[in-house]
Amino acid sequence: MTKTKFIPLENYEKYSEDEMLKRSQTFYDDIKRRRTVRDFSDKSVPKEVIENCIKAAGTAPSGANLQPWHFVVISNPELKKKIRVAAEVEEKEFYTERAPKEWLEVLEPLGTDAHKPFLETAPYLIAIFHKSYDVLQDGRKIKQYYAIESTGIATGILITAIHNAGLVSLTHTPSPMNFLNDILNRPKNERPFLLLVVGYPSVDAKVPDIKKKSLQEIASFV
Ligand code: IYR
Repeated sequence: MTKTKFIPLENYEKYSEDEMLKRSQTFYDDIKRRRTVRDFSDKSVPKEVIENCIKAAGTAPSGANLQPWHFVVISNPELKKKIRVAAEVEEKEFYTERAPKEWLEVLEPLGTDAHKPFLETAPYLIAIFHKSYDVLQDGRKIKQYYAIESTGIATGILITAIHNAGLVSLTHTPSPMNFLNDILNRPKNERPFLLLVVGYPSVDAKVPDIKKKSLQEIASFV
């Protein structure tokens, strides 16, 4: 007997070509305003907004629909401080010892350095983990497929949802970031994927003057 069960595709909405064009243009006009921000305000954000954004992320497609991700939402100041301290240790080493010259060169236009005050200023940090395997209630281990790709897609939706809600985010990747498992008490099958910093920009927030590639540069139609 097959375990597959199909149901009608009920929630699909079909638009006219005119509407499609308008919607795709409107969406592009909106998402192109998104900027990665490093200057955060400490203004609080309703928790429900973050919950909705994570629910949106959880709709992402994933390998065999195994949903190989876990999101830890951090607002506790002591935990934020611990994360900042641990991240700055790694970052200091990165900027002064580990990073090859050509890496530092391409980072230069971003103006980043080892200081990460936003890890304490921003109201929320979302630590995103991908699962290298999952563990069932009975202890059985389940292999995951395309866990990194799937978590990347979910993270893209999360970033988009946060922008759509009127907040800003920063994709932060202190490397290595295993310290997140210790500080947040996550099991060893969960691997840190990204630390997303979320909140309002500070009133005087500045962003680097950098550009996105054109359609011609990023796509070919054959
Ligand atoms: N993790 C460091 C360095 C860094 C690396 C990349 I690739 C970036 O796009 C930005 C920064 C940091 O967060 O400063």
